[in-house]
Amino acid sequence: MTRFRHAIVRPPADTFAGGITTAHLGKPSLPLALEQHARYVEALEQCGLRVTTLEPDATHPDSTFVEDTAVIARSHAIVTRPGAATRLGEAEAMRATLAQFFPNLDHIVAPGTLDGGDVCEASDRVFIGLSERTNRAGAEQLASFLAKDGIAATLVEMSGLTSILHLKSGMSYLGDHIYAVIDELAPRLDLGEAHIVRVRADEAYGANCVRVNDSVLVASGHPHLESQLREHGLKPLVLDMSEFQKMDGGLSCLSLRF
Ligand code: CIR
Repeated sequence: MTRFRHAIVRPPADTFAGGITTAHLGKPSLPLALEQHARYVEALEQCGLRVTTLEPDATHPDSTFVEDTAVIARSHAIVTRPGAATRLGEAEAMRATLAQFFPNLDHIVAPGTLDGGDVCEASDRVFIGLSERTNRAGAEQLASFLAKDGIAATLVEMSGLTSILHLKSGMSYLGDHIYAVIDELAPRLDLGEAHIVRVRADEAYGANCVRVNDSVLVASGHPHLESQLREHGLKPLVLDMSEFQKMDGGLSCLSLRF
């Protein structure tokens, strides 16, 4: 599994509660979201990452979910074209930061749309979800950029899946051929010989966990999943994500890692 050295994050802005959400979990508290975000950054640092923290961007209420703005492959980064109109400017805003790290940037262009949350990177392949945010044109553009790096892409049709926004809301690659997957998504994936951690329906939000070097970041409140991860020899690092869950966001969405 790639060892990460850097992460880019953006704390939530004071417009955070005005972002897009389908969750009926109430309005998020900005002070608590900022506190949870600070703990998240500490966790990344504890995992050995150097974290670049961008200024909050109040013109884009969902801008804390930086993962949706780019896909980072082995040698280059691809700036996305987010599928929600209110989020289009976020990718543009991320471009200058990425250019500091990646001299060669690629871009998803119209009519393609793609959210980074729909891209699940495994060791030598990626899964790209065709969702309400990511269309086939966007997925095919990304697949051809990744092919330049020798990375094969598998498109996953997500129509009819009601419980998740992005592909990675329902699956995570945890290294060593281990995947965490919700039951609703599992039949749509061909994971061959992989080890599958089936995430129980009552812990579905936990499926968006993130392997960061020697740890796996997991949202709190998923004790069964934590035990399953330990049984696979993984080390869960548990974080409270309640305020981001209220805005349909998960652990992976809060950072770009490379
Ligand atoms: C949105 O609907 O776009 C945001 N409120 C949540 C984005 C979460 N991002 C992700 O899962 N990668």
